[in-house]
Amino acid sequence: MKCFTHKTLLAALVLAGASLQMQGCKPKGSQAAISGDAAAKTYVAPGKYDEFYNFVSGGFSGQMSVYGLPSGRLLRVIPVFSVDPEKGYGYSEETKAMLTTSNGFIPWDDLHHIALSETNGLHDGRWVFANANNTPRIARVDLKTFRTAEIIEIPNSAGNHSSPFITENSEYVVAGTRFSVPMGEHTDVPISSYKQNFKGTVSFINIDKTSGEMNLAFQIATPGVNFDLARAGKGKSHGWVFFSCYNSEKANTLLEVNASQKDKDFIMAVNWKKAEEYLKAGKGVKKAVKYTHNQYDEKKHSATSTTLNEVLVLDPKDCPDMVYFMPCPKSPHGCDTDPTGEYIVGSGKLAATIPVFSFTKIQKAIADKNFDGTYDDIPVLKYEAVLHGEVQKPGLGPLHTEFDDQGNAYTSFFVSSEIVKWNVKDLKVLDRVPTYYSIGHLSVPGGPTKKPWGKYVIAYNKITKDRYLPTGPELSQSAQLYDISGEKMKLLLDFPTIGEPHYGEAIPAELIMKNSQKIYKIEENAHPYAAKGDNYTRVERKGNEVHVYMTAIRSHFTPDNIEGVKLGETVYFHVTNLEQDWDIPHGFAIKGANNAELLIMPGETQTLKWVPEKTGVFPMYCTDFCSALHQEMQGYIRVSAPGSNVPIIYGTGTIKGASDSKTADGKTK
Ligand code: K7E
Ligand code: CUA
Repeated sequence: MKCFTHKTLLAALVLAGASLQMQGCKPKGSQAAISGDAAAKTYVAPGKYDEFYNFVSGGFSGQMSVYGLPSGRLLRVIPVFSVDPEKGYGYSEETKAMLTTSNGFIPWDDLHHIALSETNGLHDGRWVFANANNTPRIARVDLKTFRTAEIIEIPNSAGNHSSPFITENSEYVVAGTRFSVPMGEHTDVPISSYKQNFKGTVSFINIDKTSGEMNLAFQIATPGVNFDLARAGKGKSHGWVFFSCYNSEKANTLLEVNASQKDKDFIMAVNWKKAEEYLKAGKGVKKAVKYTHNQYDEKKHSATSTTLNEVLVLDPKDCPDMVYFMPCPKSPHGCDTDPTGEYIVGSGKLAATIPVFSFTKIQKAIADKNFDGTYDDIPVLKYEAVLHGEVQKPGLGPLHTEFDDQGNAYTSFFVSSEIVKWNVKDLKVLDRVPTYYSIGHLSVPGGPTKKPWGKYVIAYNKITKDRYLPTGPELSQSAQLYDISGEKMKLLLDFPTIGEPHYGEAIPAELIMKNSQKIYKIEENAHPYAAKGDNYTRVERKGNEVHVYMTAIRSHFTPDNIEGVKLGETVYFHVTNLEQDWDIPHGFAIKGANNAELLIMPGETQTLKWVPEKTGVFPMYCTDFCSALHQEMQGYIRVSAPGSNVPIIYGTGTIKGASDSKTADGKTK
């Protein structure tokens, strides 16, 4: 329960009755709510596949997890912003650069939102993007390999919450800063000077159509509010992005009270096509910043981190008709566009209604200059002029809305702990179901696209209370699967999740599984320390470093006996997995290493750095059960005193001296 604590407290005070329920009074009939055929609907027989992949954010675990739906089976945890000793991510020499930032190496972050790549407003199954909330970054995971391929840092941002929301052809993922902060040269200012010195930004990160490569195209300078969520327009509203924001009061302390003064905050509407015109016209101002761009090269099996020093910033004051504010009641959180792109749903965390805005009316209000003054020189559109209508008495504490393919919306209610289904056109409430408990985000497969797949809605809950076997002070967070194929929603399944699931997106399995990569081709391995066959294995001393060019194949390492290392030297084990079969990784670990294991995919090379701390003989072994003789996949390395004259010798079966060692092309030296 990380992002609503304060608001929840306030809401609980305001809505004392409802808070009782939130604190865990079990809604009536939580067992009876499950109909007899629920088990059959989520049963995926052994050996059968799930229909959907569900990519779920890991919140404060910093990772992304992948579940099958409807079974709720956990298929994979993808390391993104946090180190992962299971896979060696952030521990191997090759992956450390992925977690490099302008603040140095950072082993953790808080991942809130998922965005699947889109073509023509539909999921295309190529990439999934995720945000780092704490040290502002966006990651791209390649869905061929289910591995993090790229991470870009966002400068002029602090708390990258409103991110990464994607446009309908993956032109951009956007990122709005949660915290406004002092920016530029002089940031050592009194916090009490917030109103004068603190500013926000929203960033547009361009996605290369072919490679997926991210590039910070531009930022827009904004007033010092807190951006919360966002959604891109689609269809008729393609070319716009809508950002919700709170704290239009510009409070810098006790926000739970001070940022809840005004009756309305804003949704900020940005015309990014206009922004592109202003950029072309040279209106972007270059600002000196520092941020990193990290990319993983699948041929070299290594990440590189590049530091960049400049960003183009557009100021709405110089760019009329690019940014507008729409008043939105009570600290809006979610801000969601329906499949047609006509309707924009704002969810005020403390509001008793759900306002739905009309894109057509927004355009008319802009044309008619139907403004309600300005906010920091940016025109504020008249609420009544842009409102399609309000959903009356929907529930308490609306947070997020997703859509099906039948013109219905599904809104999550944290305080009243329920999902409410309503019709987007006539705004009538159609159905409601309890969630167990205190739902945050929800997800309909394809829900943010032009053509939702429908079928299910998944609730990502903040509290589980009595739903699972107790596990000490912290209980598992939970997701719940509901059938939405009929008029009434039906609860089918609970499944526990990793970290805190904020948001998730689901996509038909067939769109991804057909592209799933099985191996890395050994002949394409361009890692500078690869040993592409046992002929290439060797041990080389370079100054104070010893480099072991090692291979792994069922069921031995070459070399598996190494002598001649001296205390004070740093040993690099460059292990190439020679396998070319699907799902045959080898692991590598050595006793006493202040490091994780390596987990090396077929055809890949990964490096473990080891600084021995004493002399002696140290065992090493394969950690991943790879064959009947996996347990025999082991070896020894001897470390001698600094002044010793133990020569470098190594081998598997036959032991050689360094003088017999082979060069990279396999020839004897
Ligand atoms: Cu948890 Cu999207 Cu960070 Cu709402 S956010 S719940
Ligand atoms: Cu290789 Cu176990």
